[in-house]
Amino acid sequence: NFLLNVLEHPTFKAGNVKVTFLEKHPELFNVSSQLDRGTKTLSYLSNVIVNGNPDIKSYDPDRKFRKPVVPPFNKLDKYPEGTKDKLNALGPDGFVQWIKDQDNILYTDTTLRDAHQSLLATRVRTKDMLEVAEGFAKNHSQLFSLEMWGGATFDVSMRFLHECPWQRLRLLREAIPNILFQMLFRGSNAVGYKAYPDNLIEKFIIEASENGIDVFRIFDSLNWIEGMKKSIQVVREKTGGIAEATICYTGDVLNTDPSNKFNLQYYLDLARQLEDAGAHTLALKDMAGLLKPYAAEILIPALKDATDLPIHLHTHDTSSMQSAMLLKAIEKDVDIVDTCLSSVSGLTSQPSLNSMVAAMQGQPREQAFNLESLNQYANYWEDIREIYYPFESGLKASTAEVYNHEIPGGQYSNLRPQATALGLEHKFEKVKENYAIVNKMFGDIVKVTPSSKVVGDMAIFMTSNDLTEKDVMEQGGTLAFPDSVLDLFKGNLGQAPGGFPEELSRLVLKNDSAFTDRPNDHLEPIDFDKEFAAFKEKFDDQREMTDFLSYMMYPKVYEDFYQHQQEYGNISVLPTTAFFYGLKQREEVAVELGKGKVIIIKMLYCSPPDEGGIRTVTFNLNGQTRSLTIRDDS
Ligand code: 3PY
Ligand code: ZN
Repeated sequence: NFLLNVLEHPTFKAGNVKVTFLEKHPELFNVSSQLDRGTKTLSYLSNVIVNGNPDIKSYDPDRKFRKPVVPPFNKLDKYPEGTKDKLNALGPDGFVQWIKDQDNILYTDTTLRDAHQSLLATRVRTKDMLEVAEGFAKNHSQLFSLEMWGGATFDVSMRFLHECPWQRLRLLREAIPNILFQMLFRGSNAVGYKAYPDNLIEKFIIEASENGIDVFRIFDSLNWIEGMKKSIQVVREKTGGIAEATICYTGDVLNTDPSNKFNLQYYLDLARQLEDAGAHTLALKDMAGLLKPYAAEILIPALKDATDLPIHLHTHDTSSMQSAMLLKAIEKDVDIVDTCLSSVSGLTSQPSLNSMVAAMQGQPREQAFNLESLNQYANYWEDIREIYYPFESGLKASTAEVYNHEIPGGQYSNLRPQATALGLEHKFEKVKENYAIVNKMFGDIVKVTPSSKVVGDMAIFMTSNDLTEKDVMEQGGTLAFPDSVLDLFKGNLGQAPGGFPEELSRLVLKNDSAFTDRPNDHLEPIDFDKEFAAFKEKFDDQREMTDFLSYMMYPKVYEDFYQHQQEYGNISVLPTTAFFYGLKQREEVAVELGKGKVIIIKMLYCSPPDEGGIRTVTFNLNGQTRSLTIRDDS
């Protein structure tokens, strides 16, 4: 194996072998890299069989899963022309005009990103997406876009799924060449939770574009325009993509109380500023599902009057009112709406694409789809969803409480586990109540990642310490507030409309002071040449710029992900049942390690632990018996 590693090494293959070659590549001596890929896969599986996947807190070992059926399609069929081809042909400005010229409603499908972020804590794996990618693209090329990247998918794919997010993007792009790919981009926070240097933001956007992203939905977690300008400008000037600038919707635009700062004027001013900043399209991002049907009826036409931008509407169906809202918006000429396949729709996710398509049949703005086929894809995802059941949020029915607590759909499925992990499960009602209280204490702010996380952290902090608002205001000078709260008040997430309340600011910051300019302006630019070289030195010289960007966003997560890959290989190719639950006795799986390299693994036996707590797991790998010993940590 060592010899093979050397022979297959790109530098060796390229004939550039000098005397120092072996000195420079100590990884070739690394015992783990000498294990063949099949053994690494067995090693992963035996760990899961003996000790479980650490991401699965509890599960029923007798639970049976149906085999998901991939809807049929013809491999030899050409991909029908879709929006990606249109963008390529027309360029961004021509494409924006094309959107405006459409009478029919356009749909984005969020199944591959927000839907599972909001229902299954972002756990859906690339493999399950790839199974249906080509067929879906061939059957449903009239979609406006597929939202499939950004938001939490970047972090979670590495941290919990041990997958490379860039690889997901590249593989899906290959399988879906005809429909626009859309990502959610947190402006100056990129795909992370803090501000990054401007040149890192720029590099990230350029690489994302080169690897397959077309539509960049750029938002700021406080609706602060300064946090979005740089990203809008980079998309416009350095890529051929669409800069979709975003208004995050909060509160209730119908509330006529003079104290309501999120009133119609506020939204219209913001829309005009985003248009001036260079937006191609405008997203109205209703991340908690607060936009009521009769509010949409007013806000959508007002936004269309205020700017010349196509409007792309995003919502979450926590209240179960949001397909009614979308219909109102469609009647008022919204251009594009976000929906997802029915089996992953509803509640904290988006409204159902299938049902919306059915409801629009025969109506003036109908966008015709093959509904039978859409339903088959929904059935596929229904069966896939079952496999991810430990990550379900537990919300069984809609709630009108959302108008009070305003928790974003994407956060809801995380907040309960976060509370549970701190022993606050029985106090979840209180956490939600405190979430609303904290929002008011912070001056009524937009709540979306990362500002929503700060509000959540503070709500949990108050709940776990039994603090009321009055307690915080009285004892604040001696309280150690969560770091994220300090960051917010310090100005690290940008500025809130109307500023943060002074008294609480003083208590949080103590003797420190806040700044009011862009947090990114305080950060040293990255020296890419130097730091990329150091990165390759630290890991290995086959690392690419996209790996470096992952590392810059999440250094620790990337490092763990890298180590995991060294130890277990690329486990994104494992079937999801095996990935989460291991293999049962006599269970057999086919694993495609690389193009055409398929191994067949059958689990034969797992021994009881010996006195030292060691178990032996025996497999049949491509007809040969292989045994691995694993310490039982239970
Ligand atoms: C994210 O940034 O992850 C979101 O989904 C915000 O809605
Ligand atoms: Zn969303």
